[in-house]
Amino acid sequence: MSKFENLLFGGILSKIKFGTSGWRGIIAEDFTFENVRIVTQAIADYLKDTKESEKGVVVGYDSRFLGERFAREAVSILLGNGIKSYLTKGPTPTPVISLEILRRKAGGAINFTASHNPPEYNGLKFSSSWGGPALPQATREVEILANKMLEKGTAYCRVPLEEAIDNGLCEEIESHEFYMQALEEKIDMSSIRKAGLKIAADLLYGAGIGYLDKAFESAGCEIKVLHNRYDPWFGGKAPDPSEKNLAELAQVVKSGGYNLGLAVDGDADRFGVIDADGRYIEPNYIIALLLDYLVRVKGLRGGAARSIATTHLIDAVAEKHNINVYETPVGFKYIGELIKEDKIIIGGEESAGLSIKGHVPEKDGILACLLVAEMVAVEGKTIGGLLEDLYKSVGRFVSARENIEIDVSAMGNLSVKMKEPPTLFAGFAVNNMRTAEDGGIKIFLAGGSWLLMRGSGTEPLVRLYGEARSKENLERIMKAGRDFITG
Ligand code: G16
Repeated sequence: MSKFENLLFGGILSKIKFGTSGWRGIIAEDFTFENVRIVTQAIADYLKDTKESEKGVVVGYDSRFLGERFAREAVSILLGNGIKSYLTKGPTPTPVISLEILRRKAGGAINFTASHNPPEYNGLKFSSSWGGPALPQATREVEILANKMLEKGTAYCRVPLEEAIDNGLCEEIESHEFYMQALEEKIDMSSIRKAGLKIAADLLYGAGIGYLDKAFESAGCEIKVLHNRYDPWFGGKAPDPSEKNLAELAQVVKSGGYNLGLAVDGDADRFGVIDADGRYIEPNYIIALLLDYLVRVKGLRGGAARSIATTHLIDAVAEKHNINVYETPVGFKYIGELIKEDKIIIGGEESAGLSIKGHVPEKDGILACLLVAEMVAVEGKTIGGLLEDLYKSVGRFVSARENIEIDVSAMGNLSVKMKEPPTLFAGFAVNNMRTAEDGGIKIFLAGGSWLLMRGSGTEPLVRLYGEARSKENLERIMKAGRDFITG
């Protein structure tokens, strides 16, 4: 990089970069109005090139700081390019925006959200006309166009929003009812109703407000709702439905005698589940249980998909039912494609995203929570009970994931370190080692254990994932992985 480029990209302006899911940045640092205008113009140019612009674009936002203002700015740029916008009324979940693309036969969507990231972030998710997250080929094009504009000076077109609304080129849309109907076609609401489940829900101050809670109310459940007001500060935490962030929900479930605690993240595409005894259940287990339920009880047929970082318990369940498993890189866009092509019953990621056959090709935390409630209602068992049953038929799997806060560029050194494949790792024989599409390294060990190390594409950290057939072995593997990354 020349001195000039350093100044331009590393100093005053930072380069636009699309990661695992969209472009994310710190508000006012790199996520600025000017950069939003540039990226929207780049998307408009890309859509014009691909002839999708004539179909219009859905524009939405979640409850993050300035979300609505950023969305309105994007609409102004789209109109400046003669592109019609469908602007959501109020904070709207990512899966709802996906459904709106399909309903309106739009050319794509621009969705202002940084999902589960901490409050100082905002982001822009770009989705394609098929409803799923844009594939790398598309986001690379947008990146190139946007960075060229950053380098050469901006050249976007912009028309004030009021003018857009007057011209009928911006339609404000109400999505709630249509989405709820779509859910009712997929979920057995009457079984949930009959079981009389008591649900506690944590909406984490995000876009799931008015969706997750209303769905359970209309299913006739007794529901206690936490954090059901929009707060761009998310109570001071990242709106991530992780074990740590759901400690309050777990306490409420345990002390209040609830059947389930359920949660969604800031843009309601991720889910979190607490069992009746207050135990947090890792998304890995939920995806495997739902696969088993959808095949065994609902009689769905087709394959299953998981990312490279997700539990192989899914493979064991698939083998039991004699169905295919597709392994994808990290990123729901790849699973979304399989849903679109109707190849799978369910696809999921350990990061708490899933969708099912016939539903949107985007992860849906609300759907996931309702499916879990349906499974508990129909089976008449706790999640813990269902897991023990599953282990009896396919064996026990224990998995873990850790975030290690070191510079992602250290991953480069990791790959160098791993050039010589070790014969032993954590004291286990190494059966195989693979480099993933995103540069991560997956090591397969004797006895069915594995570990994966990779740089996150949404946060400045390294992720370590591991799986074994016993807790002791898992601990050994995770310690060796941690030591390897930080050593
Ligand atoms: C995004 C993607 C997911 C991915 C997750 C973690 O989720 O949509 O497909 O699994 O990030 O990615 P990484 O490990 O690279 O940070 P979300 O909910 O943030 O949009």
